[in-house]
Amino acid sequence: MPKLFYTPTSCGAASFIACSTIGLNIDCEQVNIQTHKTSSDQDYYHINPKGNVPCLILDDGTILNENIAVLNWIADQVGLINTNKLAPLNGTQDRYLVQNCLSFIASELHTSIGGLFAPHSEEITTFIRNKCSMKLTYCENILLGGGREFLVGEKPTIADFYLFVVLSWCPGLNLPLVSYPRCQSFVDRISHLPNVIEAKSKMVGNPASIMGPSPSLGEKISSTMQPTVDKVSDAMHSTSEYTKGKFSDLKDKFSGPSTSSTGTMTTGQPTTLSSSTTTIPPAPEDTRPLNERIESRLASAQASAQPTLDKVSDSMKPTVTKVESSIHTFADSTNEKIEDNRPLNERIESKLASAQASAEPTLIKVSEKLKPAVDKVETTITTTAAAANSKIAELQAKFSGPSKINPETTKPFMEDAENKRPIN
Ligand SMILES: N[C@@H](CCC(=O)N[C@@H](CS)C(=O)NCC(=O)O)C(=O)O
Repeated sequence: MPKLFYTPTSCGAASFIACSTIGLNIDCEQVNIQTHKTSSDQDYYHINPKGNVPCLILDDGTILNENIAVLNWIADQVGLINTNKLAPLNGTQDRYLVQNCLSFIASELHTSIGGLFAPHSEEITTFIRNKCSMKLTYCENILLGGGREFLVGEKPTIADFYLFVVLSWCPGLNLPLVSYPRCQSFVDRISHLPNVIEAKSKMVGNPASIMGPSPSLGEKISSTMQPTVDKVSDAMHSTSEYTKGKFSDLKDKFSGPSTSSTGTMTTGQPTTLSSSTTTIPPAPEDTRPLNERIESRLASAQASAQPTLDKVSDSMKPTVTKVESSIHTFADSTNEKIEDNRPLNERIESKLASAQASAEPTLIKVSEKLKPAVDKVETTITTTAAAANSKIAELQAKFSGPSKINPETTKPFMEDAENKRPIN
């Protein structure tokens, strides 16, 4: 089966729209035109030595990798499939007009507007912008002049799909179409055609063939939201693991015998107070009180950090739960709708496709809305981790190294012990 290589926003999308419009079920695969890798991670230059999209590989291995050739090939398959024409018949005057438009779009409009995707000096950018203005003015006044809805005839053709894609790049390249109202309303008109809405929605799912199964809206929402949910839960998990690890390191460090070098105060070994053999009872000099003190300081540091960690985790819970439940609700309701409507006719299918397309901006909005919350949580987590670290460092500094116990403070006890010494 022939295979189309394309991307959903580049000129290659016009070929996908054309195939989808006539129900031409060829294989297809998306390409990253920055890395030149296909979505199945193949080196795209091995498939298309020119590295561009669109590229159509025919059954005998022939490569078509120019928009005009690919679009014409697709249009000419139409007679074999159904009567939804993508171009007037070959040999008619209208067909030559379609070719005329295609050539203008490819060699003049696409190359001018496409030039703005690359960084240039101010001088060159100004030159390209002036060129774009001239080409857009020609589109506005001549190609779309005279109240024309489509470039040639009364129906959209392959030339309309190509023009639509190229004009759609303008706002993102700081070439607002407000100065070209016919171009703007042309983009609006084409983008609302049910076949275009359907094709765009299919491209989101990166299907393996043009007419292959498209993912449900629920699946699309899940795949859009999943990275955010994963990111939040990973950040929470690793912070909690890191803090736990630090506390347990410190506990291990201080719960064994002390390494302080002040002899009897920390080792618990008998101290000889005089030349006599009297042994001081170890209780006051025992390591236990010191360890207990350390343990209790550690426990209180842990306890004081815990509410903050809990707070972070609690404040995230509603967001995560809300996102998860809306993903499920959307998934359930959309799957039901799609299942219910599947046996129904084309009209219902196109309505569903337009519902899917109109939900997409909301999805993007939801994900943008969530971003500050996610960023906030990440900052809180970082601050908490930093605070915990500084507490830990403080404790380490306090309790490592030579004992800070002042021998003066033990003097009364020593004297007391001396007094109680049996008299020989
Ligand atoms: N001469 C080709 C140019 C197609 C073209 O510029 N495609 C762009 C996307 S809109 C592309 O694939 N650029 C990436 C590359 O060439 O590596 C045609 O008219 O079809």
